[in-house]
Amino acid sequence: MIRKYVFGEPFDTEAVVSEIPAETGNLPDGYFEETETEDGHAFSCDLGEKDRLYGLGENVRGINKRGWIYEANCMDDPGHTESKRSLYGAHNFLIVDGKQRFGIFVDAAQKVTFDCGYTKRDKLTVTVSEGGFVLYLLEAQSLRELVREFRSMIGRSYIPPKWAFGYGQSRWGYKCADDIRRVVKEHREKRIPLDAVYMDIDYMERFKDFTVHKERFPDFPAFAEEMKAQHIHLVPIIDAGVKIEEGYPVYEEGVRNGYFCQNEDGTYFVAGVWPGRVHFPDVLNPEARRWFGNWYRVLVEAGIEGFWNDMNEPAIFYSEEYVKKILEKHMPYQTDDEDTQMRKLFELKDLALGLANRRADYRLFYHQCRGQRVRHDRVHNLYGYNMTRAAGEAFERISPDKRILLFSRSSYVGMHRYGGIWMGDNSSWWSHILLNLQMLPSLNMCGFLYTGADLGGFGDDTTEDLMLRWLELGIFTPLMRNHSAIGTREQEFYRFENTDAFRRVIGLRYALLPYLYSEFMKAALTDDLMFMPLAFVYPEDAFAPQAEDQLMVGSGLMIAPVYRQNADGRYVYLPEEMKLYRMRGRDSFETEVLPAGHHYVKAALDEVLVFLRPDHLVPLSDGGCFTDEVDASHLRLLHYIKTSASYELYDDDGLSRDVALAGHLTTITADADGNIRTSGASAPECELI
Ligand code: MIG
Repeated sequence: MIRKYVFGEPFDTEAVVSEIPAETGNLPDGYFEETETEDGHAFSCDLGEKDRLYGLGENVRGINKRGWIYEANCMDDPGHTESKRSLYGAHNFLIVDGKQRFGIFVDAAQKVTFDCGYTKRDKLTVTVSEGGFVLYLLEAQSLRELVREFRSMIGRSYIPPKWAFGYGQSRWGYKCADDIRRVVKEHREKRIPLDAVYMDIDYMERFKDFTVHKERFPDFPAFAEEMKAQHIHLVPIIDAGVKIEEGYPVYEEGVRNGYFCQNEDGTYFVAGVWPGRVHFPDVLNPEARRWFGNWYRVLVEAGIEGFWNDMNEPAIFYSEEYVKKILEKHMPYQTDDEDTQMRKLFELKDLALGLANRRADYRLFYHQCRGQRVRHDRVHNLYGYNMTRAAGEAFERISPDKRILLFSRSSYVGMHRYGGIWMGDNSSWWSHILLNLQMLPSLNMCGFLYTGADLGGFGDDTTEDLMLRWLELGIFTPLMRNHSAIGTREQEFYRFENTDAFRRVIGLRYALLPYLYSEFMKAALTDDLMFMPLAFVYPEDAFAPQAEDQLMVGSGLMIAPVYRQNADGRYVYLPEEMKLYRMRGRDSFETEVLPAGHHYVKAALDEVLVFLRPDHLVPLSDGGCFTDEVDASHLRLLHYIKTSASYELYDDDGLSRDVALAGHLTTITADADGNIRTSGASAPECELI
């Protein structure tokens, strides 16, 4: 059951696609107490001692969000520490699970605070800052149903091309065609699978969107062709800010047509980002959004099939207006008095440190939307969403038959229909493997299925063991990309001593591709989760909610990656008897049946722990060096059969936009005597292993 309550005059975020009539009365009794506070409209409810809170998408800390205060306030902040209240996205869906079970979606474009038992342990308080909003209240029979209910009202999740489930190598620092050629050559020579190489900002001409540096990529379409011949897809980055430069057509068209965000006086707002002085395309204005989206065509026509959208919180290194103001006021050398100079110098130092991503800067510029002028801070959380929507909508026109890979850094619920997200600038820390794991189900709840973290860590220097352990989680995430920051230790797999271990573990991903693609597609097409907390699958199990470092992946698997340095294994909780496949690769593993309960399970550095539920099958292909090579017509089945087990395999051409379960499912059944039967869309040759 879904109920909708409208407060004030909300800005329509277009997050919700289904028609839900608004209730006329107040919030039902027994849910929330409403108050007006200095920070905005607040509503709170009591939490029982054991109530758990789930959701909120991309955020720090555990799967159960209780005990901390979170903010929906998209920020470019590379410090993903526990102390943070928000990261790049705003995903305002939260579930209360306990004496009562219900979900809320706070559909608000502005800042929202979720005090999840932080101020008072037994109170959940949601505060929406100035402006209208819509509150949806959801109820369902189970946690999983609750998610399905929410997902059905926000529309189907984005589906990328199948090749985007392959491995992608990225690094901020690849500068030219030869850098990329070298990366590809090393992977191919060492037989490390690879499907994509990402192009970070240096491919552009002076960081200008939709340009390619002429000396670094002398014949770009030919280069894209050359890569495609090797089954490599190039994925360039696009930044939000458009460089101010006479003669640059994106800039000139935008200025001519009024497509950039404006200051109060109607002049265009100027921010400083990578290209220097930029304007922000007003992607909330449908006409400007269409125009900006059309620019992606330039690269699509050059042979590009995937993009990542960055800096779209939008990130601001400084706003010109503010810099001018502080320089005028605090310039130390405009006075001869030494004490004053000194004081001004210190003031300037502090001001300089606070230049980037200032809240006050977000109050300086305006959007033009549906005949209204809206100040940015009131719709701040919608910017990255709409930049990515610009691209996603354009791709439906530019590439009507073929899916295009698209993911974004900043997002809001609703954007999940147009693209995925990556988890932003994490660090090469062991704790960030766990953070990666914990964000997966929370993001799935909010509609984001195509996601993954920078494997190995973006900031700081990685180590070989961290890289390998992280990959052991990464092989299960739809987006599987190794990315790192300029200046940090290089972390392509071939840089490490034990290349063989990397080859085997990543080989396992390619073997698992039929399973992972099936589970992804079924989740997308039925509004389900691909990654589930144990508590969602074993609601009666009292310990399951405690197991926050394990996940169910699709119908049959549980994963429990090692995320501590020098560990030779880890404690694993089994809510039921399961069969452990301890895998060193596609062909090298041993199995063991473990009873329900707690176990210390050994896992050497190159071993992946895969747990199978009773009466389940998981198909493995023979793998490949790129996704096109993966053949789903011969499948080896991981199995744990007590009476009989079956699996629903989904497959399609991996490219067409026209997707449906009908006509694409194959049922594979195996009984305890080892008889296997298949029926449906395909007839794969299957064997139990
Ligand atoms: O200010 O393009 O999150 O993945 O490598 C940093 C350079 C800008 C931030 C992205 C990161 C990317 C980097 N970008």
